[in-house]
Amino acid sequence: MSSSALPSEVLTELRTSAIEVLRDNDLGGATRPSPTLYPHQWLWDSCFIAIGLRHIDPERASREILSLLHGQWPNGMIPHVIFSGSGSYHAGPDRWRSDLVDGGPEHVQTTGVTQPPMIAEAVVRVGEVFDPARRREFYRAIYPGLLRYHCWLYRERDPDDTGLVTLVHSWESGMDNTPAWMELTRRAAPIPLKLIRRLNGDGALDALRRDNKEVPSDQRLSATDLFTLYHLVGELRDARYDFSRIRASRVPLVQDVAFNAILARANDHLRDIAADIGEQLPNQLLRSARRTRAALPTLFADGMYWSRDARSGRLISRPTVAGFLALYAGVVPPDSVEDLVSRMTARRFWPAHGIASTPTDDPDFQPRCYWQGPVWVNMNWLLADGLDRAGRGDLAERLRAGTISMIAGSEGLYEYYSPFDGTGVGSNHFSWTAALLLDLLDGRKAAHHLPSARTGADDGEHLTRRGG
Ligand code: 9WN
Repeated sequence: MSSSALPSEVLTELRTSAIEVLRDNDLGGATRPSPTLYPHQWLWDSCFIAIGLRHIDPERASREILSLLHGQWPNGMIPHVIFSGSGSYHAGPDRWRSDLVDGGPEHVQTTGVTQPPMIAEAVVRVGEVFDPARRREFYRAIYPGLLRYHCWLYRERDPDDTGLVTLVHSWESGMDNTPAWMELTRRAAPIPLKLIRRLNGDGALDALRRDNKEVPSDQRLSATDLFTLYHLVGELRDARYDFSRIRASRVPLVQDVAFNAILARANDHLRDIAADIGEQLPNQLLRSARRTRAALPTLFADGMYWSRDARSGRLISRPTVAGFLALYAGVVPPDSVEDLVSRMTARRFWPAHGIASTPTDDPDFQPRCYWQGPVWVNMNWLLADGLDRAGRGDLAERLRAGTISMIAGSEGLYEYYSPFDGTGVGSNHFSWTAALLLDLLDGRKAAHHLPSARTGADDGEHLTRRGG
């Protein structure tokens, strides 16, 4: 059923429950992703949350983004979690000890890694609903911190000027256990964890984990994968989160395709933000941004975009939703768009309810398990945007409508959904599902703001400032 076929009372009820979720998860100036499993502030969650909040409270939306700067490290990094809530999290401050790191943030505990750089997108989306004077005031407030963050990404994570920044932990990708990331992560597991995995002993380890108290273990990543991620956090902590030391360790390093696609788009937005307030991006950052656009095509092979193992230089050819974000970046050459889109709309990736995180014919596919198959609302949202940019507004609309009816089909607003039957799984009362649902519901009224297609090389034109 398309969302337009949903009765208006259902749409109103959906909107009301989305607003309720965002209110319940409001920590003051920031929003937690969900009440018990994720009680603090996450970087990319807050960006999606702000994109929804702009429809009900633009000032609160701008504070959501600005609050990310409270956790910014003196070197410019914006961390993936700011421990600003009061609940207990399974990978909480004691695992990271940012307070013991020289150059850690002064007043708050955070993790020592980052997450996909969605901030500039969120800033522009919030800017769209302000009048020009208020928009520029907001841009001026966020710009210095945002600029320092983009500079950090290149300075720290791309010291060789490849154009592609390198991630040091799957939590930085935001798509924690996709087969592509787990292929490398499992290789770096300590021997006892490798053995337990080989002997199918994950079930026994489940008793030792805390993240499965709200969400059943079989909807989360496996215990051996989770404990390997904890182990790698230990390695990063020992390296004081410093990239040159991390490079000298055995931690997997990945030029993640989705992260770099989001960065390519974020650089465009940042340039627009700067132009709007009469600032000029540093030449070095402009050069890096051009390199990113030039380097993304090097991740293309056999009809798909892949992440790269930054240590071996090899493309990690495990198909996941991440590769389709090349559409969101607008780097797919016009004559390749249809082929990539047909791969994305094939049943293995789009069986019924939007784009599966891992295709249904992958050996690791599990329809209800985290990033190993379920549909995520943020991915559908980003890909619908990418389809618009690629001139496939028809499919974008189908994806958006299907996402709304998928959410409507479950009681509650879930973290992820089965790609086959749309059952809600993972954490319930999940903020970015609520926020992006609001955007999908309200954004339809503002459809005239959508940009026309933009694909291929950077042509210097900006389609980021819609309306305004
Ligand atoms: C680790 C908060 C986060 C999302 C990630 C999602 C999940 C955390 C976890 O929850 O990851 O960062 O503990 O599982 O994978 O994308 O930002 O919603």
